[in-house]
Amino acid sequence: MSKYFTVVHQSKFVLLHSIIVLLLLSNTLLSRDRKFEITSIQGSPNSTVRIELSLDDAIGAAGIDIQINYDPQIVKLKTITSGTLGDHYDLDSGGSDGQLLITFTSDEAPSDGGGGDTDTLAPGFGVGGALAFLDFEINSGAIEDLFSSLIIANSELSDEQGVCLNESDDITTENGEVLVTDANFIDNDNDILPDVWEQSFGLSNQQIDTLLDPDEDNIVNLMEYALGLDPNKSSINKLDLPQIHIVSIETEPQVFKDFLEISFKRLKVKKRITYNFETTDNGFSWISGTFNEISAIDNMDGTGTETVTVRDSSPIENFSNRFIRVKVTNE
Ligand SMILES: [Ca+2]
Ligand SMILES: [Ca+2]
Ligand SMILES: [Ca+2]
Repeated sequence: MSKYFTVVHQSKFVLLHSIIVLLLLSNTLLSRDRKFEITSIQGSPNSTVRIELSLDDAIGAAGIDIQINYDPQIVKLKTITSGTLGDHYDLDSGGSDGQLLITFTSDEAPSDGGGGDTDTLAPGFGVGGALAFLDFEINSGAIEDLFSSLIIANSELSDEQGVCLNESDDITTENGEVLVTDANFIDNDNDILPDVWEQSFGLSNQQIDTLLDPDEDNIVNLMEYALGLDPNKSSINKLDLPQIHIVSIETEPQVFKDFLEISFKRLKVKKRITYNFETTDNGFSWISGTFNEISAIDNMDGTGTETVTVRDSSPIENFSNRFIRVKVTNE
């Protein structure tokens, strides 16, 4: 009796297991993970910036409704252009200031090659891509460092029969923003080096270059930028590098003492970087030093730099050895 019971129990277990597998399988077939994304960008007042709205998986979606909220105090929507994915749909838009409604509709939803209308998709399209490009003008009165979030407040997808896909699919969103920045300090790859500086030297404003050293002079790009150097021209001769000299100063009547001075090129207008000075008397234990700025002379050479001379606050005679250096720190 006991043995018989055990057999029944096992077969029930097998049956239950099969049902679970079947449920999981059907769930996988019906549900898709989809992500809407808005890019972020920086721009200066009065300029126009372009952001991209994308969907990474549009398979089976014949209708897409999106609501994007933005701050009309900061930006004004100018135009909406279809992207590669958006070209597959008819685009319609409306809404009011600060609230944009975009609708994409198509008779036939993109398919992933199951005999559907894949020919209308561009080569290399995959299953998703750019739905639209939104051109925003940054208002003339927008204040630096303020930003407008670009929030996907609502997104709805429907299939060819008009059935809403939001409940069956896992839909996520990544919002963007437009950050207001002085034109000279727009830094879209956020590597401290401004776009204008990177572009003028053929560096990328899409990837981090801060610590690269293309001219192999052991001076990384951040330092090249801070010292007004050319990142593609080796400073190995050291003529354009900070110079150290000794000056004799009358510290009290008829008493002259020697002081170290350091002269270097510094950006006249700086943002997100600071210049500090360090000293050591043994060549390796550097500490913050106290220096007096003696002069700052505009180089007037189009590099936006001034040549600065600072003087050590303690005379050389106080130390057995004295070394000073300029330290550039990014914030
Ligand atoms: Ca940059
Ligand atoms: Ca860069
Ligand atoms: Ca270098």
